[in-house]
Amino acid sequence: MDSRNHTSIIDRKSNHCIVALFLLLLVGGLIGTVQAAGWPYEDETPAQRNARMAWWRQARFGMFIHWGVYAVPAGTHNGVKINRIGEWIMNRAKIPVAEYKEYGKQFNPVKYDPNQWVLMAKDAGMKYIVITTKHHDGFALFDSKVTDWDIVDATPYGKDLLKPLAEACRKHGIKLGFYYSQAQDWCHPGGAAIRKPAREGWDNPDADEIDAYTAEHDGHWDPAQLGDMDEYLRTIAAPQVREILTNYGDIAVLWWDTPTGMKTNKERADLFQPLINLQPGLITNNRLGGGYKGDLNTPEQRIPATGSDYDWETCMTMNDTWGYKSYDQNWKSTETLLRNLVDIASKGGNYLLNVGPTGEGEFPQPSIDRLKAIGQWMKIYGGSIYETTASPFARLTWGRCTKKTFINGATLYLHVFDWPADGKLLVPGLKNEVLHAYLMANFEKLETRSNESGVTVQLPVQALDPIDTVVVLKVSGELDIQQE
Ligand code: H79
Repeated sequence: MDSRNHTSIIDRKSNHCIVALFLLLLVGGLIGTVQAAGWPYEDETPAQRNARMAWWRQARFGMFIHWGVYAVPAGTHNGVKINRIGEWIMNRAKIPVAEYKEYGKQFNPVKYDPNQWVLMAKDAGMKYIVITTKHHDGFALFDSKVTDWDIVDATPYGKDLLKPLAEACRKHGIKLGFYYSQAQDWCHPGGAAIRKPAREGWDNPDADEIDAYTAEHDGHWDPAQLGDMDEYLRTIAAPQVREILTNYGDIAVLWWDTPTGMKTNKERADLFQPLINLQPGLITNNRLGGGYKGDLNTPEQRIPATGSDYDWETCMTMNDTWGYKSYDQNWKSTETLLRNLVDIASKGGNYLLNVGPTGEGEFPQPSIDRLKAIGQWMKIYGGSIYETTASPFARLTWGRCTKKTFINGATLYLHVFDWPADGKLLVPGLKNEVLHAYLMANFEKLETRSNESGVTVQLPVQALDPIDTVVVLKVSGELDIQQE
């Protein structure tokens, strides 16, 4: 009797212990889950990070594609040319949701040939493509199960645009990235809208009234846009990100944009972070919000004055719009675009150069022409771009430098923009012994002379390429440059 009593007390005690242990595990598990909601790569080692970023750093050059319903109005609404970037037409002209959706009924890109698109990128020397799967107008280029505002349900075309693009990328060895506007969405209730005056670039008699409305409604201009942003993020944005990271095979990059309403809101950003695990090694940019820095900085339409320690990618348009505008003819020259690429590579960054296809599904001819011209240069000189690192020189008066370093030496690629009249190219402060110097295009050997100001390369009279002729310098030992 006694002993039985005794036993039962012990039993009760150990039961308490088990319950306590269980509670401890539960709470611990919950804390663990909360912590795991952050950026999945927060704790990776430098070696892991280098391995994950390796292909991207080697690539140096990618294609941005901005495509959607906005390619139909192509910059003109009700006969009025709406200024600035074309994919913003709905916001700039305060087009009501129902009226904007009418453009979907005219979006029928029958000339879409993703194989050709991918080949145009590849022939230009680009290694990856990032396409807008959904821009701020909320229109999905894919078959989304959580909305009808997508290519399958809202257009006469009726077929997923991303599937064949993903196939073509795989076939031609091009990495595929997805742009997704996670916060702004002007067609789904609850999506955010950056507030812009109706009077700016759009002469409308009701401008004052519209401005007053947008001021009161967080930038929205149509009651149909109003709703709960958290619900929007939970029921539209996050599920769509899951869709694009699940249904299209390997995705290399996820490109967030404009964290409106979630710049400092970690809880909102954390709705998306676990989804990154759907694609092992996925590279994401710095525009998610919640204070997360992502893998890369994204200077837009500009090239930083110097490089930086953090990976970065300049995204830029060839004319003045991302989404197609029929009348934007302010095309940058091939010279500008190529020198931009070289300038960026010399600062250790990537160049994401945009194409805005038409509503029919074609690249504008001026884009095609420039891609071809860039590709011709890249076929000869690509080796001076891919897998290179930033210039070791603070400043070069005649052009730029990219480099590859090895255990016993380095290769310097001297990008000569301004061909010296006297044929003497000074590489300032270079102290290393020069093993070889030659023109990259034809391997013609060049004489060099070293003195206290550096290495002088004797060039032929004429540049081989007026945009950028590359001279290769192979030097021995660790780079030794005396900065001015
Ligand atoms: O997708 C492209 C742009 O549409 C998007 N990012 C690139 C890659 C972008 N969204 N917002 N912004 C860039 C920044 C906002 C710019 C603005 Fe404006 C300046 C909004 C209003 C003034 C540009 C000019 C857009 C409308 C007028």
